[in-house]
Amino acid sequence: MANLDYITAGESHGPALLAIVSGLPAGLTVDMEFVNAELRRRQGGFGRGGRQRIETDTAEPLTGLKQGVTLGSPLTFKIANKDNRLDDPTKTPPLRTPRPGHADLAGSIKYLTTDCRDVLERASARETAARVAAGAAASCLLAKFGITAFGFVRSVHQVRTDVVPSEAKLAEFVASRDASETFCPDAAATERQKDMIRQAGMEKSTVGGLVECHVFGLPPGIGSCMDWRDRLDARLAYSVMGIQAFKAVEIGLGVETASRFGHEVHDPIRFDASQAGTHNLGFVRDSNNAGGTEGGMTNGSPLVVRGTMKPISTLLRGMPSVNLATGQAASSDYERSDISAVSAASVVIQHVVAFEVARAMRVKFGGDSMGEMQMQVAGYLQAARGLRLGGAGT
Ligand code: EPS
Repeated sequence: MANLDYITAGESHGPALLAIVSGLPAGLTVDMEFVNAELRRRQGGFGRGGRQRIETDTAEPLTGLKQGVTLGSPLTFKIANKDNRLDDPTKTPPLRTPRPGHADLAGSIKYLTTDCRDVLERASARETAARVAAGAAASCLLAKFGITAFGFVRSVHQVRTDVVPSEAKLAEFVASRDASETFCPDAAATERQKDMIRQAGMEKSTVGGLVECHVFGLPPGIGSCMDWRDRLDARLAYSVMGIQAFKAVEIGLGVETASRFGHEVHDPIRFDASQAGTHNLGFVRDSNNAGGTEGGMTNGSPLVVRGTMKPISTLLRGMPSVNLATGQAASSDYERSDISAVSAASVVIQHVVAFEVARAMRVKFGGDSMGEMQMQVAGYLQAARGLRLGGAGT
């Protein structure tokens, strides 16, 4: 049995994007309605460009399923590109003047070309559609264990909401996020975020923001304090930084922990017997500055992961740059693009985080089939609850 993993393939204007997911247990129903609803959500959000009016992203499962249920073999999704024109030179003219902030310059030098298109086709954030499909399949696995990931927009430029999503009110938060054109579960902040995006458009510029993912229902002990490569916070940072245009990752209070005393940072522990039957085994924290991880492992509180997305680097106003073929100063090239893709990024962070959590669950519990994995999880929770009664452990 391979660890849960995935690769993506495909160019932005090629025939299709692919996601190949290996390591899912056999016997898992993959909810294709959910996968496709998440793909549609990724296409949305105020401030997106013309591409999303062309595409209707839909995942077609090619391998790994029998009548919608996993076989334990690699699962492949294909997402067709309607704007498929990479092989037509008249529709994909070369781009010679790199956009500051994009992969154009470093990639063109790396691949010894003066046509930035050879690089941007793969570097494009369109690839995140494949990551959402893979993460949505992993979310189907998490759902079997009562674990849910919720991604939303915390800020656009400097317009921020201070809402704190909770498991008890999750349905309300989902409804409020889904009613928001910026995917921010705060109606007043949404309007100000839209104004900020309109202002960036008038400036012929772009905006970034903060996106956040909270994961509810995780038992303590997922991840590792024994091997840095399996620390859950490390894996989360790795995969979130792997999203195009992300410049920083925080867990819980994140960078602010550096400017507070210890007693203002660490979350006091109490035991509530009435919650002993739940995922936290009764160990309750009334604050969550740790963001759900201590020592690289889940601690029973919701996981809180925040990513910083820089503004999109394709600017209508252009930026000072250099034509790679002539060496002359020139304004950076402009291609159809987005003013803000922060809303889409909130969908992407949700799915890369969900995938990492599912990966960590597979590392801890293994099993070739859902039945085997479910037995392992139930056995672990029973043993952990037994600890308190002196019934297990040392
Ligand atoms: C994207 C598709 C792209 C861009 C954007 C994300 O479409 P096109 O380049 O055809 O307009 O809108 O890509 C970038 C932000 C980027 O830097 O390349 C998508 O489907 O998410």
